[in-house]
Amino acid sequence: MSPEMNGARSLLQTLLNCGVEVCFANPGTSEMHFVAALDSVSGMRPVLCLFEGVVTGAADGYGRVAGKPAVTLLHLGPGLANGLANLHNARRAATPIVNVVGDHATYHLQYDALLTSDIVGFARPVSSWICESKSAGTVAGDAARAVQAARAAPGGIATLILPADTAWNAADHAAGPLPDIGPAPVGSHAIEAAARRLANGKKTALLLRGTALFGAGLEAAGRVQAKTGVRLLCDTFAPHAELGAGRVPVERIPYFAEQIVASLAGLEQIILVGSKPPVSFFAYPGKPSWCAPEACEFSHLALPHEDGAAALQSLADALGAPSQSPIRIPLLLPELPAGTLNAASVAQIIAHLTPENAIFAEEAATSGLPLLMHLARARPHTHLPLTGGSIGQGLPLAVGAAIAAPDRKVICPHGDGGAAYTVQALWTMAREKLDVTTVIYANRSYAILNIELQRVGASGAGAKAMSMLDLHDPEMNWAEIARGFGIEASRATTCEEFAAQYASAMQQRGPRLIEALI
Ligand SMILES: Cc1ncc(C[n+]2csc(CCOP(=O)(O)OP(=O)(O)O)c2C)c(N)n1
Repeated sequence: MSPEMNGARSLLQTLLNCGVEVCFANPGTSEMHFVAALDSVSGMRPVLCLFEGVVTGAADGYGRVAGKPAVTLLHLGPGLANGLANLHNARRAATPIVNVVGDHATYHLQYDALLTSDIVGFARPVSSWICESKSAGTVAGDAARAVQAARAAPGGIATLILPADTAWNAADHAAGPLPDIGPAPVGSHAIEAAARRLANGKKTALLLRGTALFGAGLEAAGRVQAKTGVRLLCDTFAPHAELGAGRVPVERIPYFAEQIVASLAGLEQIILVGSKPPVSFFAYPGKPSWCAPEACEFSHLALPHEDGAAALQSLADALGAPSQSPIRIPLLLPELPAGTLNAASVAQIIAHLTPENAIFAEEAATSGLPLLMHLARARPHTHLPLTGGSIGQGLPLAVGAAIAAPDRKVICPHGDGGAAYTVQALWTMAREKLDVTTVIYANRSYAILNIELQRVGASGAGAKAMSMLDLHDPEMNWAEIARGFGIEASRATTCEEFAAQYASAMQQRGPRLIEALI
């Protein structure tokens, strides 16, 4: 027993013992003992973020790339509430995250001081596990359980509420890691059933998610495809996909309902691997929400908490599939375009110039489709999209991805509207010298909402309505904004300018921002 051990130090040491090494933080008075413990317990990398939406989005990016949780440090209920939107996105991505939310000392709560709030109430919708530590002596055990809960397959958000006195009071130990919960092995009956379905002559697709979309899982899916001709599909916003040349090709389900319906037409059965049936993002009057053919049968090879990658390998073996997937995406780089800059030419340049093994933290919104099209046959890369529809995720996601993978180039193609939600992430990129190249699509518009206005059939929209979707007055100067946060930045108005700026960003390390006027 160390005489200096207190709750905060036992918490920090326990997190480290459980493999949690990075803390994205925006602290306040109630978290000061945690902050102080960063110096007395060595090993934790603290990363200051200037808004809690950056804290939580960065933890998402880190978790998706590292495959293990970071810890967030948030200031009571309001701090957590500021971070909720990106925790919503992270929950949709099934990213492992441990939140530590400071609270008033237990005996202070009775006075209803100003920052007192219903922290559990804020945490509940996004958390798979919540615990309020009751005393400094239980903090270590609570922290070990939090990490276990966050890591439990397929990954979840564990929220640990830490009253200030449980941080400052004496504690006697740190705890060790608890066993992993899952992923659960898939039973042989499910593998045999999937093998039978693949042999029944019906038009079939495997809808892949989670570990089925990278590494050994994707490889096994390719083997199954080679043997049976099954279509391989993934969700429009699959949280983590390995794309580009040399990879097994997977068809991404499109965004709009009628496109989904067209892409799934004729399918008689869909076998889910860690995924759910595809539905429309929004409801539109007169358009379907359920997008699969009426008669299409759904079955599971693996549920989200099960080991989809191993199940695919067993399925491939059971089918006598070739030992390696013979179908691979060929390398096909687009030509470098000249002249006018638009979403398509930006995409061509990015696809042409991005080095192998880059990570795309992507929130390109309406500019995303051409980007994905051109990247499809570009050099192999990792794709991390916006998973829960709550915009303002891309920049924080890039922060977390860059910290998880410091040797890889991170590209953050972002709509200007979405980027304005969590712009403070630029400061953390500068402070931590992260190797992130941000491309802002400066279309001065909420362009997607112009499309949606038509699609939902909202009639009578005039000048006031259209002004709600327009970002021209005043124009955000992204190059100046980025410089103000300490980032080297430039502005491109032609393909030639953009290509030169992007090429130079690819050749150097460190944060860069390019404002692409499209
Ligand atoms: C938290 C949140 N608030 C509002 C919205 C509604 N919304 C969806 S897209 C969008 C605008 C996106 O603009 P931008 O990032 O510039 O991309 P563009 O549509 O212009 O391509 C908004 C406000 C949302 N999805 N999430």
